[in-house]
Amino acid sequence: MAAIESTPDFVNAVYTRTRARLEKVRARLRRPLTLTEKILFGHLADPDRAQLDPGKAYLELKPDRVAMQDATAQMALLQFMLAGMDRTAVPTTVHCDHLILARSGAAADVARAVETNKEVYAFLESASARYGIGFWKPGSGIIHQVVLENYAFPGGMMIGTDSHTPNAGGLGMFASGVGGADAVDVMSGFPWEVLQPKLIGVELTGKLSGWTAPKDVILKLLDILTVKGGTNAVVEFFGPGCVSISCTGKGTITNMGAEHGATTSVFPYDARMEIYLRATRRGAIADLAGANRDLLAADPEVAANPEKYFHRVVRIDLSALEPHLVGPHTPDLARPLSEVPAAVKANGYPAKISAALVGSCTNSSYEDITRAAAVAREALAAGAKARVPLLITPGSEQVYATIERDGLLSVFHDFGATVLANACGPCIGQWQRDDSPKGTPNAIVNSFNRNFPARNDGNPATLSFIASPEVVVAYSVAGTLEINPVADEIPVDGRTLRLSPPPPAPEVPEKGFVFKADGYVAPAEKPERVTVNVREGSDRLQLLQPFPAWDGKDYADLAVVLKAKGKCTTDHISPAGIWLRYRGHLDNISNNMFSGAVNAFTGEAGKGKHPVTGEVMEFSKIARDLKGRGMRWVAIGDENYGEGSSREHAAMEPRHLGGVAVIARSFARIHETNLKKQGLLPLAFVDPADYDKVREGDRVSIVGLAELAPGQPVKVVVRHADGSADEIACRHTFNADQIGWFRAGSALNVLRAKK
Ligand code: MIC
Ligand code: SF4
Repeated sequence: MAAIESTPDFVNAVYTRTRARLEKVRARLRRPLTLTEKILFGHLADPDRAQLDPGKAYLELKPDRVAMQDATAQMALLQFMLAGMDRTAVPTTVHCDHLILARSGAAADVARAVETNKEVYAFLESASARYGIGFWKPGSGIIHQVVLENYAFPGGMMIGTDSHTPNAGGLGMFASGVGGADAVDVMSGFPWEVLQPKLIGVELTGKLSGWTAPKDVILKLLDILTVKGGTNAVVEFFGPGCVSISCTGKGTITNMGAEHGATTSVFPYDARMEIYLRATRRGAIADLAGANRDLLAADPEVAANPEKYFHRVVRIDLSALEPHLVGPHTPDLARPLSEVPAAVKANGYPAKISAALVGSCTNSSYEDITRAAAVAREALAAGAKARVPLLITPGSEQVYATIERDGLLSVFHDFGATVLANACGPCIGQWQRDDSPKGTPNAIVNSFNRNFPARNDGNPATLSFIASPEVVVAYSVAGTLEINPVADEIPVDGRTLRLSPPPPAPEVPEKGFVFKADGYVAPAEKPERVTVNVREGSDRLQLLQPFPAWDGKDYADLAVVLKAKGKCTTDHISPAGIWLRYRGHLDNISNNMFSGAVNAFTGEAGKGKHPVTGEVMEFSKIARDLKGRGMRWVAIGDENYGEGSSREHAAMEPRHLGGVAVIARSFARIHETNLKKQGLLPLAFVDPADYDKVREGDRVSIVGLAELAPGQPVKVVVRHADGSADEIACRHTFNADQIGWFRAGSALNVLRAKK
């Protein structure tokens, strides 16, 4: 059985295969290649014949690894079980990080989680043992930090059932977030299929200094690209500024590339990555990477003439970059800190900060925590403490043990902060917040990556603002958004304090990391002896049944369950927080369907008018009732429908409750694929203005489905209550294979038939 670790032999074999495949592709293309192309084409299943056409062709790729976190792994493994495979075809790991509720601090919270999630952890652990998967127990760390510390390597390719998988781009890996069904394909030995991305080149010049952090690079980029600007593109960094950013700092930047929707983001291999590899006991991989540098950076012609090789080029001068704060409610509403006080006044945001939070997979490295602690230390020396509750989540056991040894935990303690478990915690709504009742408007600042309404504390009235860890700590001293905490005087007990910028932190600890991997469990030696338990009648886990195949008929007179207005992210479609409990139980989790979606007809979230009875009720109840009546239905979406997470529950729930199509102005990449994989039709209005033609009570027919063909529009007829009708043209992105998924009822059904 292959090792779970990215051993030097494994990495060497990847480089050898990459080289051989690239030779074939170079012979076909006869032009210089970007780094993205090298990794992509170096992982093609069939480099001789693959059709190459950015934005149009679907590539069949052979990723080197798969990673899954506990909230998505449940559904992925349930599908893998349905696929009937014996073991995973590539090294795969499962990480327990999403299900730990933050309440009183690390030890107590983990102990409680182990108790409350016993059944789910036992399922994940036994399925991992059974199918040859490495298992990381609760408390061992956040998936992306653990992957960066242990498994990521330059020039490799991985997919992960979490949208922030691109974090590994900080170590030069092509790492992409996918739904569980994509992971099942790769774990079953089939290629990963993805639309060939367009290329966005981001040239970094200058050098970060003062309060400006890697976080500000990505916040600035979000400002430029917006939340949909990276869709179906890869962001490739280049230029002399790259090497001024540490490996984990690069991870922050590629991680949050999920927020502009990119397939992934990558940095070329450099000295900072080497430092990190060596510090994490992977000197042999650094040697290999050093010997294969040509595979790990773009050809020199690219930097000399970027406009010729990238579809779009963005330039950021790190020396001129200011620290930023983004939000509320969307990660692309960016402002330099200096402009925040005026924006707070102009928009009537609550100025008082109610909580400050440092951590999440984006910003929980040793360097991040050290910079944050430096600000706390300075404030302490001046007699100040955090004025608001400050919560810190270290990214992994390794980071935790190291900051403990280096005395940083005690700094936070003296400063008045609470250190939480090495887990997602409040970033995904696992935050038992007793200080701010639902509905109370309040502002929080954090170093996370997403700030959609209700995400952190379940309260849609909470305004969440995002900044770097050091800026978040500075805000915790100020306690208000009305001053610029890194430039203005902060009043402290009748005196004032001006914080100085934290010194550049060592990216790896001077005394080396404290290695701890107590939380790792290797797969069973005798997997055939392991039984995977799913208890009959469990409310948390439910074995899946294959979805029925398409009946070959057009969809006629479909009810409209939802017409969503504005942002409809996966957090609006299937929120996390308390619902994380049901991630392994399709029927139960379906009760949250569309609960955050804003009804375009009323402006109210989560509820609509039943298309038959006229009763106003929760969307999920409407759908369930229609299903009971044997009626099928559609949902209508706005721009970038399904933005955010990789959670395929957001696609499986509508499918389970009788939905057949989502018609939107545009889709986010992962969600669009998830819909297709689960047998639904994601259709986009050819003319986005047609969105307005759908009225309350309409019936929708989707016509000519037997002729569904790549690149051909689909006819949709919208029949209004007054008897009139509109004919609307819609686009789809199915290729020939994917049409097979639709016909079979799901991609999984196709895979089951192939087996
Ligand atoms: C998130 O940040 O939204 C999550 C929770 O990590 C999700 C995965 C999930 O919903 O389980 C993601 O980003 O894919
Ligand atoms: Fe966890 Fe938050 Fe990262 Fe998602 S974004 S993986 S919830 S820490």
